[in-house]
Amino acid sequence: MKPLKLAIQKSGRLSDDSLALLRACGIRFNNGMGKLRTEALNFPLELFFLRDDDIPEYVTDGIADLGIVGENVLYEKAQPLPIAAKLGFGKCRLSLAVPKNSGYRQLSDLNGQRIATSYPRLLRSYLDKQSLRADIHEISGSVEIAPSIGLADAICDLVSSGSTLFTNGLREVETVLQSEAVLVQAQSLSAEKMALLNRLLFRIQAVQKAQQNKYILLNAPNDKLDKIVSLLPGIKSPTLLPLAIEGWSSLHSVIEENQFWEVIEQLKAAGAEGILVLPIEKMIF
Ligand code: PRT
Ligand code: ZN
Repeated sequence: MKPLKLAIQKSGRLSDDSLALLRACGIRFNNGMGKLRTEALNFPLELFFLRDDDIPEYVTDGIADLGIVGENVLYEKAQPLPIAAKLGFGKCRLSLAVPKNSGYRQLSDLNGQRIATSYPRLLRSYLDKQSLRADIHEISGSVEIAPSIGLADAICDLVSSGSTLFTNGLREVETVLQSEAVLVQAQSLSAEKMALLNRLLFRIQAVQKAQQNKYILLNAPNDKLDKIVSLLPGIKSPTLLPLAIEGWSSLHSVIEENQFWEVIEQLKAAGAEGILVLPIEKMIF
């Protein structure tokens, strides 16, 4: 069977999370450190380690079947590749920023200004949509210093925590694009490779679901159970087991990470005791 060829970033912000995702999917491989490619030991998958900027092209050219890359790179390269899955890591935004003492008040203030960026295509299409004319200076790195050395009036760069902008005396004013890492696939894959991709996607979804949920165990008096169960949507319905103490039960269910604290407070108020919350490794429906 021909393996699926997956291109991931060799070394950079997406590398560790890309490898961790594959490991969480149960795919083992010899550490690819220093190598350009490696084969998985227990899944028909071959990994290519590349610069992130090259990944969309490798997939378009069919050298790789799949790639993990930031949406920012994908859209800047304008390679029309289908997204097989959003991966939830590498989150950042492409933003416009101006010196913090600038008189900027609204987007139209950028008319006729010089904007430094490594994302000229994304910036151009954003400005065009707003019918703005600005002078785009493409630079490949250290965009954040452009205003202080007099190269530009504003910048358009990736931001995550905002600390780079802050330390360079810049103020974020508009978001051009929200981005995260995505799994892209080649336009046409053989039936055999599609079947492998579907197996991989099934595993990715199980990992993502597990990351979004927690397993919860709690004890409660039987007369409070109805109220407590109504607070826990769970998978289908929660598991109830009698405790050794008369009139009490242990309840097991699944709770979404993003509503976790709110629901815990409500459970306590409704009479739940001894609440345990555990991470889930995989979730399969
Ligand atoms: O060598 P190679 O070309 O493969 O790597 P690279 O240096 O081009 O990319 P890398 O590893 O820096 O980033 C890879 C991908 O990570 C990007 O394409 C984004 O999709 C994603 N990502 C997520 C980020 C950031 N967050 C990020 N904060 N990429 C870059 N940054 C930079 C940003 O450019 C700025 O310099 O971090 C700085 C801002 O960070 P904060 O936290 O100070 O706001
Ligand atoms: Zn790069």
